[in-house]
Amino acid sequence: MTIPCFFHKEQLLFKPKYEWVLGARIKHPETTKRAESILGSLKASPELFQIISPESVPLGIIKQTHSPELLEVYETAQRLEGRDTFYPCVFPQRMTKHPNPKNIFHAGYYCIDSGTPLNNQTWKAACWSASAAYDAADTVLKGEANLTFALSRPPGHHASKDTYGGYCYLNNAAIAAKHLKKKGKVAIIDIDFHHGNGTQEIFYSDDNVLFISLHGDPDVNFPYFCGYTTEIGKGKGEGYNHNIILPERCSVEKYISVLKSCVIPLVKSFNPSSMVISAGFDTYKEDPIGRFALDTEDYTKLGALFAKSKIPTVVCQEGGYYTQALGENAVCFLKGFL
Ligand code: Q9C
Ligand code: ZN
Repeated sequence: MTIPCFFHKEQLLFKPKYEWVLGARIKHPETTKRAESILGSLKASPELFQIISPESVPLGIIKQTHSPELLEVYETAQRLEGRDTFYPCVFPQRMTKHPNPKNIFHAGYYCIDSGTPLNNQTWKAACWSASAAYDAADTVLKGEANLTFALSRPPGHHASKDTYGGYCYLNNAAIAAKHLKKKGKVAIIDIDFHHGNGTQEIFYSDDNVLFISLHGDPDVNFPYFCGYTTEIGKGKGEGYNHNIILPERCSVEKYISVLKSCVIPLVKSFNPSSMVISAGFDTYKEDPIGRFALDTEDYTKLGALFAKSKIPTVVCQEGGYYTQALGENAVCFLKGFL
Protein backbone atom coordinates (compact mmCIF):
# COMPACT_ATOMS: atom_id res chain seq x y z
CA MET A 1 0.00 0.00 0.00
CA THR A 2 1.37 3.38 -1.02
CA ILE A 3 0.23 6.80 0.21
CA PRO A 4 -1.53 8.77 -2.56
CA CYS A 5 0.14 12.21 -2.83
CA PHE A 6 -1.52 14.90 -4.92
CA PHE A 7 0.41 17.56 -6.81
CA HIS A 8 -0.01 19.39 -10.13
CA LYS A 9 2.99 20.85 -11.92
CA GLU A 10 1.17 24.12 -12.65
CA GLN A 11 1.33 24.84 -8.90
CA LEU A 12 4.91 25.84 -9.74
CA LEU A 13 3.91 28.57 -12.19
CA PHE A 14 3.52 31.13 -9.42
CA LYS A 15 6.85 32.54 -8.28
CA PRO A 16 6.58 35.35 -5.72
CA LYS A 17 9.93 37.14 -5.74
CA TYR A 18 9.93 39.25 -2.61
CA GLU A 19 7.81 40.43 0.28
CA TRP A 20 7.82 43.38 2.65
CA VAL A 21 8.63 42.78 6.30
CA LEU A 22 8.60 45.84 8.55
CA GLY A 23 9.40 48.04 5.58
CA ALA A 24 12.26 45.90 4.31
CA ARG A 25 12.19 44.02 1.03
CA ILE A 26 13.22 40.40 1.53
CA LYS A 27 13.37 37.37 -0.78
CA HIS A 28 10.01 35.67 -0.71
CA PRO A 29 10.11 32.56 1.53
CA GLU A 30 7.23 30.79 -0.25
CA THR A 31 9.32 29.61 -3.22
CA THR A 32 8.82 26.80 -5.71
CA LYS A 33 11.89 25.16 -4.10
CA ARG A 34 9.60 24.22 -1.22
CA ALA A 35 7.37 22.02 -3.34
CA GLU A 36 10.38 20.71 -5.26
CA SER A 37 12.04 19.70 -2.00
CA ILE A 38 8.96 17.74 -0.93
CA LEU A 39 8.54 16.18 -4.36
CA GLY A 40 12.18 15.10 -4.34
CA SER A 41 11.82 13.39 -0.98
CA LEU A 42 8.54 11.69 -1.98
CA LYS A 43 10.10 10.40 -5.20
CA ALA A 44 13.02 8.94 -3.26
CA SER A 45 10.62 6.37 -1.76
CA PRO A 46 8.41 5.18 -4.63
CA GLU A 47 7.49 2.09 -2.59
CA LEU A 48 5.79 4.40 -0.06
CA PHE A 49 4.45 7.33 -2.08
CA GLN A 50 2.47 7.52 -5.28
CA ILE A 51 2.42 10.97 -6.88
CA ILE A 52 -0.88 11.73 -8.61
CA SER A 53 -1.81 14.80 -10.65
CA PRO A 54 -5.23 16.06 -9.47
CA GLU A 55 -8.26 16.85 -11.61
CA SER A 56 -9.19 20.52 -11.69
CA VAL A 57 -11.53 21.32 -8.77
CA PRO A 58 -14.93 22.68 -9.94
CA LEU A 59 -15.42 26.41 -9.31
CA GLY A 60 -18.67 25.58 -7.49
CA ILE A 61 -16.65 23.71 -4.86
CA ILE A 62 -14.32 26.68 -4.29
CA LYS A 63 -17.38 28.93 -3.96
CA GLN A 64 -18.64 26.83 -1.06
CA THR A 65 -15.61 28.09 0.89
CA HIS A 66 -14.84 31.53 -0.60
CA SER A 67 -16.84 34.64 -1.48
CA PRO A 68 -17.41 35.66 -5.13
CA GLU A 69 -15.66 38.99 -4.39
CA LEU A 70 -12.44 37.30 -3.26
CA LEU A 71 -12.41 35.11 -6.35
CA GLU A 72 -13.02 38.20 -8.48
CA VAL A 73 -9.87 39.80 -7.04
CA TYR A 74 -7.92 36.81 -8.36
CA GLU A 75 -9.64 37.15 -11.72
CA THR A 76 -8.64 40.82 -11.79
CA ALA A 77 -5.05 39.82 -10.99
CA GLN A 78 -5.05 37.49 -13.99
CA ARG A 79 -5.29 40.58 -16.18
CA LEU A 80 -2.05 42.05 -14.79
CA GLU A 81 0.82 42.32 -17.27
CA GLY A 82 3.17 39.33 -17.22
CA ARG A 83 5.92 41.17 -15.35
CA ASP A 84 3.64 42.96 -12.91
CA THR A 85 3.14 41.86 -9.33
CA PHE A 86 0.69 43.68 -7.13
CA TYR A 87 1.43 44.29 -3.46
CA PRO A 88 -1.42 45.98 -1.64
CA CYS A 89 -0.12 49.00 0.23
CA VAL A 90 -3.43 50.55 1.22
CA PHE A 91 -5.63 48.68 3.65
CA PRO A 92 -9.32 49.19 4.43
CA GLN A 93 -10.54 52.11 6.46
CA ARG A 94 -13.07 51.20 9.15
CA MET A 95 -15.86 52.75 7.10
CA THR A 96 -14.87 51.61 3.64
CA LYS A 97 -18.01 51.63 1.55
CA HIS A 98 -17.04 50.81 -1.99
CA PRO A 99 -14.55 47.97 -2.33
CA ASN A 100 -14.34 46.96 -5.97
CA PRO A 101 -12.80 43.56 -6.66
CA LYS A 102 -12.39 44.52 -10.32
CA ASN A 103 -9.97 47.28 -9.30
CA ILE A 104 -6.55 45.86 -8.47
CA PHE A 105 -5.81 48.94 -6.30
CA HIS A 106 -8.60 47.74 -4.02
CA ALA A 107 -6.95 44.36 -3.45
CA GLY A 108 -5.86 45.61 -0.01
CA TYR A 109 -9.50 45.49 1.06
CA TYR A 110 -9.43 41.70 0.72
CA CYS A 111 -5.92 41.22 2.06
CA ILE A 112 -4.43 40.89 5.56
CA ASP A 113 -0.70 41.51 4.97
CA SER A 114 1.95 42.78 2.56
CA GLY A 115 3.63 39.42 2.01
CA THR A 116 1.10 37.88 -0.31
CA PRO A 117 1.55 39.23 -3.85
CA LEU A 118 -0.79 38.84 -6.80
CA ASN A 119 0.23 38.33 -10.40
CA ASN A 120 -1.30 36.71 -13.44
CA GLN A 121 -0.17 33.23 -12.36
CA THR A 122 -1.57 33.35 -8.83
CA TRP A 123 -5.05 32.05 -9.58
CA LYS A 124 -3.88 29.08 -11.62
CA ALA A 125 -1.39 27.94 -8.99
CA ALA A 126 -3.85 28.47 -6.12
CA CYS A 127 -6.53 26.54 -7.99
CA TRP A 128 -4.27 23.55 -8.58
CA SER A 129 -3.16 23.67 -4.96
CA ALA A 130 -6.81 23.50 -3.88
CA SER A 131 -7.40 20.74 -6.43
CA ALA A 132 -4.68 18.66 -4.80
CA ALA A 133 -6.43 19.04 -1.43
CA TYR A 134 -9.85 18.28 -2.88
CA ASP A 135 -8.69 15.10 -4.61
CA ALA A 136 -6.80 14.03 -1.48
CA ALA A 137 -10.07 14.42 0.44
CA ASP A 138 -12.09 12.69 -2.27
CA THR A 139 -9.80 9.66 -2.14
CA VAL A 140 -10.32 9.36 1.62
CA LEU A 141 -14.05 10.05 1.28
CA LYS A 142 -14.43 7.18 -1.20
CA GLY A 143 -12.56 4.89 1.17
CA GLU A 144 -9.80 4.31 -1.38
CA ALA A 145 -7.13 5.21 1.19
CA ASN A 146 -6.95 5.90 4.93
CA LEU A 147 -4.22 8.48 4.48
CA THR A 148 -3.57 10.90 1.65
CA PHE A 149 -1.19 13.83 1.24
CA ALA A 150 -1.99 17.06 -0.57
CA LEU A 151 1.25 18.75 -1.59
CA SER A 152 -0.58 22.05 -1.55
CA ARG A 153 1.46 25.05 -2.52
CA PRO A 154 0.64 27.92 -2.27
CA PRO A 155 -0.51 27.13 1.28
CA GLY A 156 -4.03 27.89 2.53
CA HIS A 157 -4.76 28.18 6.25
CA HIS A 158 -4.50 31.99 6.47
CA ALA A 159 -7.14 32.52 3.75
CA SER A 160 -10.66 33.05 5.07
CA LYS A 161 -13.95 33.14 3.19
CA ASP A 162 -13.25 36.63 1.86
CA THR A 163 -9.62 37.47 2.66
CA TYR A 164 -6.19 36.31 1.55
CA GLY A 165 -2.77 36.71 3.15
CA GLY A 166 0.09 34.92 4.89
CA TYR A 167 1.11 33.47 1.47
CA CYS A 168 -2.38 31.87 1.21
CA TYR A 169 -5.09 32.49 -1.41
CA LEU A 170 -7.51 29.56 -1.19
CA ASN A 171 -8.01 27.59 2.00
CA ASN A 172 -7.02 24.13 0.81
CA ALA A 173 -7.63 22.42 4.17
CA ALA A 174 -11.10 23.99 4.47
CA ILE A 175 -11.99 22.87 0.94
CA ALA A 176 -10.87 19.34 1.86
CA ALA A 177 -12.81 19.44 5.15
CA LYS A 178 -16.02 20.66 3.50
CA HIS A 179 -15.83 17.73 1.10
CA LEU A 180 -15.17 15.24 3.91
CA LYS A 181 -18.12 16.65 5.86
CA LYS A 182 -20.41 14.97 3.35
CA LYS A 183 -19.77 11.73 5.26
CA GLY A 184 -19.77 13.04 8.85
CA LYS A 185 -17.95 15.19 11.37
CA VAL A 186 -14.43 16.38 10.60
CA ALA A 187 -11.59 17.37 12.95
CA ILE A 188 -8.99 19.80 11.61
CA ILE A 189 -5.70 19.89 13.50
CA ASP A 190 -3.43 22.75 12.49
CA ILE A 191 0.20 22.09 13.38
CA ASP A 192 1.71 24.91 11.32
CA PHE A 193 3.76 27.32 13.46
CA HIS A 194 1.21 30.06 12.75
CA HIS A 195 -2.38 30.24 13.90
CA GLY A 196 -4.80 29.00 11.21
CA ASN A 197 -6.92 32.14 11.27
CA GLY A 198 -8.61 31.47 7.92
CA THR A 199 -9.68 27.96 8.81
CA GLN A 200 -10.84 29.09 12.25
CA GLU A 201 -13.03 31.77 10.71
CA ILE A 202 -14.56 29.48 8.09
CA PHE A 203 -15.72 26.93 10.68
CA TYR A 204 -16.21 29.24 13.68
CA SER A 205 -19.97 28.62 13.93
CA ASP A 206 -19.82 24.99 12.84
CA ASP A 207 -20.42 22.22 15.39
CA ASN A 208 -19.66 19.52 12.82
CA VAL A 209 -16.07 20.67 12.36
CA LEU A 210 -13.69 20.68 15.32
CA PHE A 211 -10.76 23.06 14.77
CA ILE A 212 -7.65 22.88 16.93
CA SER A 213 -4.60 25.04 16.21
CA LEU A 214 -1.22 24.81 18.00
CA HIS A 215 0.95 27.84 17.35
CA GLY A 216 3.39 30.52 18.47
CA ASP A 217 2.14 33.43 20.57
CA PRO A 218 0.06 35.75 18.36
CA ASP A 219 1.21 38.72 20.49
CA VAL A 220 4.53 38.50 18.66
CA ASN A 221 3.84 36.29 15.63
CA PHE A 222 1.81 36.42 12.44
CA PRO A 223 -1.18 36.59 12.01
CA TYR A 224 -1.47 38.66 15.24
CA PHE A 225 -4.97 39.78 16.30
CA CYS A 226 -6.21 36.18 16.66
CA GLY A 227 -5.21 32.73 17.79
CA TYR A 228 -5.89 33.41 21.47
CA THR A 229 -7.28 30.78 23.83
CA THR A 230 -10.42 32.85 24.41
CA GLU A 231 -11.56 32.16 20.82
CA ILE A 232 -13.78 29.13 21.38
CA GLY A 233 -16.31 29.35 18.54
CA LYS A 234 -19.72 30.95 18.45
CA GLY A 235 -23.38 29.95 18.31
CA LYS A 236 -23.68 26.23 17.65
CA GLY A 237 -19.92 26.22 17.08
CA GLU A 238 -19.13 27.26 20.64
CA GLY A 239 -16.75 24.72 22.15
CA TYR A 240 -15.57 23.45 18.78
CA ASN A 241 -12.65 25.86 18.32
CA HIS A 242 -9.45 25.51 20.34
CA ASN A 243 -6.30 27.58 20.24
CA ILE A 244 -3.19 26.36 21.99
CA ILE A 245 -0.26 28.76 22.36
CA LEU A 246 3.15 27.14 22.74
CA PRO A 247 6.35 28.80 24.00
CA GLU A 248 9.31 30.02 21.92
CA ARG A 249 11.77 27.25 21.01
CA CYS A 250 9.08 24.72 21.91
CA SER A 251 10.62 21.22 22.15
CA VAL A 252 9.15 17.97 20.83
CA GLU A 253 8.63 16.78 24.43
CA LYS A 254 6.45 19.76 25.18
CA TYR A 255 4.68 19.47 21.83
CA ILE A 256 3.89 15.79 22.34
CA SER A 257 2.75 16.29 25.92
CA VAL A 258 0.19 18.86 24.72
CA LEU A 259 -0.95 16.55 21.94
CA LYS A 260 -1.41 13.69 24.42
CA SER A 261 -3.02 15.63 27.25
CA CYS A 262 -5.20 17.95 25.23
CA VAL A 263 -5.45 17.55 21.45
CA ILE A 264 -5.94 13.78 21.12
CA PRO A 265 -8.54 13.59 23.93
CA LEU A 266 -10.52 16.43 22.30
CA VAL A 267 -10.46 14.65 18.95
CA LYS A 268 -11.46 11.33 20.54
CA SER A 269 -14.44 12.74 22.37
CA PHE A 270 -15.55 14.59 19.21
CA ASN A 271 -15.45 11.23 17.41
CA PRO A 272 -15.04 12.54 13.83
CA SER A 273 -15.37 10.34 10.76
CA SER A 274 -12.27 11.93 9.26
CA MET A 275 -9.44 14.32 10.03
CA VAL A 276 -7.54 17.00 8.15
CA ILE A 277 -4.08 17.92 9.36
CA SER A 278 -2.88 21.34 8.28
CA ALA A 279 0.77 20.36 8.29
CA GLY A 280 3.21 23.23 8.38
CA PHE A 281 6.85 22.42 9.00
CA ASP A 282 7.81 25.94 10.02
CA THR A 283 7.97 24.44 13.52
CA TYR A 284 11.40 23.09 12.43
CA LYS A 285 14.38 24.27 14.53
CA GLU A 286 16.08 26.04 11.60
CA ASP A 287 12.99 27.62 10.10
CA PRO A 288 13.61 31.26 9.15
CA ILE A 289 10.08 32.34 10.15
CA GLY A 290 8.88 29.91 12.84
CA ARG A 291 10.30 29.91 16.35
CA PHE A 292 9.92 26.35 17.62
CA ALA A 293 12.66 23.75 17.88
CA LEU A 294 11.40 20.54 16.32
CA ASP A 295 13.85 18.26 14.52
CA THR A 296 13.37 16.11 11.43
CA GLU A 297 12.87 12.78 13.27
CA ASP A 298 10.40 14.43 15.66
CA TYR A 299 7.88 14.65 12.83
CA THR A 300 7.78 10.84 12.69
CA LYS A 301 6.73 10.81 16.35
CA LEU A 302 3.97 13.33 15.65
CA GLY A 303 2.73 11.35 12.65
CA ALA A 304 2.71 8.12 14.69
CA LEU A 305 0.72 9.80 17.44
CA PHE A 306 -1.98 11.01 15.02
CA ALA A 307 -2.05 7.59 13.33
CA LYS A 308 -2.88 5.91 16.66
CA SER A 309 -6.33 7.51 16.55
CA LYS A 310 -7.10 5.37 13.45
CA ILE A 311 -9.16 8.14 11.85
CA PRO A 312 -9.03 8.44 8.02
CA THR A 313 -6.76 11.43 7.44
CA VAL A 314 -5.90 14.01 4.81
CA VAL A 315 -2.54 15.68 5.42
CA CYS A 316 -2.53 19.07 3.78
CA GLN A 317 0.77 20.91 3.28
CA GLU A 318 0.91 24.42 4.78
CA GLY A 319 4.09 26.36 5.70
CA GLY A 320 7.74 25.36 6.18
CA TYR A 321 10.48 27.58 4.78
CA TYR A 322 13.78 25.87 5.48
CA THR A 323 13.75 24.20 2.09
CA GLN A 324 16.85 22.03 2.61
CA ALA A 325 14.97 20.00 5.25
CA LEU A 326 11.36 20.56 4.21
CA GLY A 327 11.06 17.45 2.03
CA GLU A 328 12.56 15.19 4.69
CA ASN A 329 10.38 16.74 7.39
CA ALA A 330 7.19 16.14 5.39
CA VAL A 331 8.20 12.58 4.48
CA CYS A 332 9.15 11.78 8.10
CA PHE A 333 5.73 12.99 9.24
CA LEU A 334 3.95 10.78 6.69
CA LYS A 335 6.18 7.79 7.53
CA GLY A 336 5.06 8.13 11.12
CA PHE A 337 1.60 7.00 10.03
CA LEU A 338 2.91 3.69 8.62
N1 Q9C B 1 9.27 37.98 9.45
C1 Q9C B 1 2.38 30.19 6.42
O1 Q9C B 1 3.20 29.61 7.13
N2 Q9C B 1 5.03 36.93 7.32
N3 Q9C B 1 2.40 31.53 6.29
C2 Q9C B 1 5.85 36.83 8.47
C3 Q9C B 1 8.02 37.26 9.47
C4 Q9C B 1 3.88 36.09 7.26
C5 Q9C B 1 3.36 32.34 6.97
C6 Q9C B 1 7.05 37.73 8.42
C7 Q9C B 1 4.14 34.64 7.47
C8 Q9C B 1 3.03 33.78 6.90
C9 Q9C B 1 1.39 29.42 5.64
ZN1 ZN C 1 3.19 28.97 9.01
